[in-house]
Amino acid sequence: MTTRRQFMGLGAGLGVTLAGAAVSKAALAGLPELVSQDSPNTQAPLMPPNGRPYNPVVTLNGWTLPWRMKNGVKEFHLVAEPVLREMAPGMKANLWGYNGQSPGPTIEVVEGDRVRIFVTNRLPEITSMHWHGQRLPNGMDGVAGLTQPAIDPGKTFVYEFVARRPGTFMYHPHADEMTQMAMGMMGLWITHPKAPNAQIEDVDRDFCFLLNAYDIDPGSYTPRIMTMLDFNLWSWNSRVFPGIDSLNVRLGDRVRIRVGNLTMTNHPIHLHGHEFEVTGTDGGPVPKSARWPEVTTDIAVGQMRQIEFIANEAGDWAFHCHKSHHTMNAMGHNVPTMIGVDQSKLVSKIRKLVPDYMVMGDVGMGDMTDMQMDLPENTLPMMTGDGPFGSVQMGGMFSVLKVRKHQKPGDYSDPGWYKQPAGTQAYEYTGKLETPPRSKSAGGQSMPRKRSAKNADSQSTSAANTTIGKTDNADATAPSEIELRVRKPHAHGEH
Ligand SMILES: [Cu+2]
Repeated sequence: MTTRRQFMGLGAGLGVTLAGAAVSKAALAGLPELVSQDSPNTQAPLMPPNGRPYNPVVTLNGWTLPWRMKNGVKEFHLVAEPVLREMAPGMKANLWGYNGQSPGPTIEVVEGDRVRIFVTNRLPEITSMHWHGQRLPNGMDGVAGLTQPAIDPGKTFVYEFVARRPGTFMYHPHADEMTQMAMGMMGLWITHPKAPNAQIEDVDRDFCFLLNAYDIDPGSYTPRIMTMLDFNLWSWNSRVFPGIDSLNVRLGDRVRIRVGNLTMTNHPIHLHGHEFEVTGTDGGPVPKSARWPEVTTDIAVGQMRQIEFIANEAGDWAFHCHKSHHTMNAMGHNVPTMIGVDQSKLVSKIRKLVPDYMVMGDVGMGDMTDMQMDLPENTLPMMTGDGPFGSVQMGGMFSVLKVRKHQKPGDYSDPGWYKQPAGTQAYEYTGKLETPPRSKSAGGQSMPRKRSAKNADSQSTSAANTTIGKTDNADATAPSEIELRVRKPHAHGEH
């Protein structure tokens, strides 16, 4: 039977519980306390109770793992196990993770710390733990079969090394990776600098999250693990909009956001209203002379980027992946483009065949946000989220940076929607609309093209049969000028 009690070291209200579930007392005696977390809310930063001081990070919709100090060594206990993750209110997923969550808890240490991590396997198959980006002894690198035997179900392995360089790192299995990462097994690792470092600024807010992706059929709970590219839920820390918390900061704060990518594609991450610099990667701090301003930075597979900026524009600023299908939630995407097609005459005919047939997307897909459509159970709307001026029409990898003058230092709570000063919002024009004049130009260039049908079968490209340099387009649509190539479908076996 599982017993849970409040873990006192973190203070009240953080919802962190201690789970002493399946591991026996005898086995636990030598292990650090097993701390587990079952709330998907962003937890308050963990102020270091001992060891070298540092300014802690805030893990978006996540938490930091407490440790125990034993003879000067920081000891952590990670348990790989199946978890139930709420990806957004109204949708839960059967994932695999660590200590009750996917992603696992963030590990925070200080440069020079000796670290010992106990990794217990409660999965139905082997696993291992790779410490992405770390300098460490080869035998601690966690590649099953290459640097160590795999960790069998029920077994615990111990990893120990010194956190040699400051930076943003991650951890994930290096055994059956395709299954285990598709199921959500990953976490962040932050090594803080031990002394002032010319390349590492002090910041007022330090956020972190991982990019991950799942393929969960509408109406189901468990990711398809054989998917290689066609994922349908694009998430930050296994959460999708509107389930991703906002990043709440004080006007004038220096803000750092650390992002790691463990999906199978790249993500151009874009911030509105501010320019930022990439100040570090999983390779370490970027020298100041090598930084340049950006508003979007592409994060490739297996990369980490830390961006920094001064939040000096008050407001609610969108912060999202710029691939527009990554700011949508799951649905069948095999929908033909129907923009501009008046389907009204078709509907009555189709309804004779399909009684519930519904017109979709004839003026774009935005109208689907407000559509009262029956969704399968455990399925999120594709685009949703109510803002102060209507539907935000987003899903997936989308959140909001909230910059407020009166947000107190250390206060990460949601300040609500921004109140724009009077006269600073885009407004409707209600005057007369003139018909805009059209350009009379016929254009100055044209592509060389085949001249006539009578030469079409010769495949000739001689000068006589082309129209290079021709600028008179008057006959461009003459039927004899249009060359059609039709490829007939082959029956199977016919080539
Ligand atoms: Cu993306």
